[in-house]
Amino acid sequence: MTNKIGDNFLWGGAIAAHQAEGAWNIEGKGLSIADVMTAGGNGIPRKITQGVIEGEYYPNHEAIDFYHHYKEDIELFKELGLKCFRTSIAWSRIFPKGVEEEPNEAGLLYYDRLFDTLIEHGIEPVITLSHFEMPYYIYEKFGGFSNKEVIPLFVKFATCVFERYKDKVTYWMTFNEINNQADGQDPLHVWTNSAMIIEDETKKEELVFQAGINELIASAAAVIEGKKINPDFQIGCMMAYVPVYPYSCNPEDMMASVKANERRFFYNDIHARGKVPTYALKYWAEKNYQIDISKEELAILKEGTVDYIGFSYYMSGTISTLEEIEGQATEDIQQAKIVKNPYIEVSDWGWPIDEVGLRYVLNTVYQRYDLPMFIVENGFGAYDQLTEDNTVHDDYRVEYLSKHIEQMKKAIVEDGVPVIGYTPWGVIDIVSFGSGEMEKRYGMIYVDKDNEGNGTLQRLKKDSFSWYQKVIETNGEKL
Ligand code: P53
Repeated sequence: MTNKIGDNFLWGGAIAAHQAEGAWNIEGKGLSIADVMTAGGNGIPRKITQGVIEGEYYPNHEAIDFYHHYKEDIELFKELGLKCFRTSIAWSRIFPKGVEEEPNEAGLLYYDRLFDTLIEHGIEPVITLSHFEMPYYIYEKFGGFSNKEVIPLFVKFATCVFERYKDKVTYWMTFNEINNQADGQDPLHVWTNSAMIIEDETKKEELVFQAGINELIASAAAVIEGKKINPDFQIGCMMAYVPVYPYSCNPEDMMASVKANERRFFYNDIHARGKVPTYALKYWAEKNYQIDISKEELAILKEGTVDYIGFSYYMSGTISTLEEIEGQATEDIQQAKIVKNPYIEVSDWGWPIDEVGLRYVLNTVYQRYDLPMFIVENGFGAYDQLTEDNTVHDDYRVEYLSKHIEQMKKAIVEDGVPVIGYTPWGVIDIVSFGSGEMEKRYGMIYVDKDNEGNGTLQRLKKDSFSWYQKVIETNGEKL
């Protein structure tokens, strides 16, 4: 029990390979599923194309060219005082199609250089194995993760990088926001979580469950292999927590919220408890879904449970069954609707801003699994205005982050939740995942590039930079 944030607390920042690196087709890198997503916009969905089509704009191809700028960026991270830095490994840099016998040495060398530079600067790398990307060939040849043949490909990739970086990386996560695909509603998440395009609506949910199960098996198998390579590894899952509140104290609303949250807990329940929850077995039976899991696979799930819960937190949601309240219908949670929470403001992209929700997640998820928590994403996507003196006065971002850190502190100090660290999303501006925009910015470091791809890529410090520097310096005392 502690009455302050511990001295080893990992203050950090987070990005993902495909949203930052660029260099999409050099030094042997294969085409990834992130390389065929066009730019969308605020409210305009990104398209997924069949291969790379001339004339389309793919913002991830260059992104912020972190691949060639990481040295200067890490200098800035050092100045910021980061203790850790979360990024991911682009699977298709290591195994361009996913099926090769031998890894691509040039890709492995890039991450050697990146991790070495971080470590030389006193920054601990925190690494996601698969952050919304995998070789495009996995889609072409296997139709994505609902195909069991993909499981050993992931385990081979994981084992290869565990072995290579065993003395450089301690904190790992397997699949980024594995629960974002839950119920298969959003085609972009079905694509980025599982490399699937599902045309048959009646098969959608069943296929997404099968893909999820296969990923959970692949994750557990990777945990087992990882522990053989280095027993000190800390291997976590990575969940998107968007807690769904009941709109009212009507018991039907309460029950609808339990059912909606189950959808997201499903993945974490298996990651952390090593077995398929009964509510899922019931649901599959009711829907007559044939989910293929062998006895051997059940044993893998049981053995390969995670060491900690990595998660993103941006917002909460609210659900209601009340007829008089307007909202967006959910498919089958007791005819419930996702509704507006009257106590909460939303961002320019309609994302509810709810800092207390972070404390709620830390408490409820910790109570459910009794595992350390790691906040590996949190942040505020906003339109920033570059001023004449080459900075951004992003007081709105400081306000968002400081309110969330305040709630995290309460969870640690008052509620006793063990929290490993806090890595705000997009510590440096990167391509938005959801919209493909450059101008939905999260960073404390501005990158000169716009939605059309114009700009010098110059890095500039925003006001939030010196604010976060102070936060880290005072170990969260001064917000
Ligand atoms: P963008 C939705 C809800 C919670 C987290 O998202 C989400 C999403 C994605 O739409 O994704 C995570 O860039 C994800 C990152 C992503 C970040 O949130 O759409 O792990 O890759 O960039 C922010 O604003």
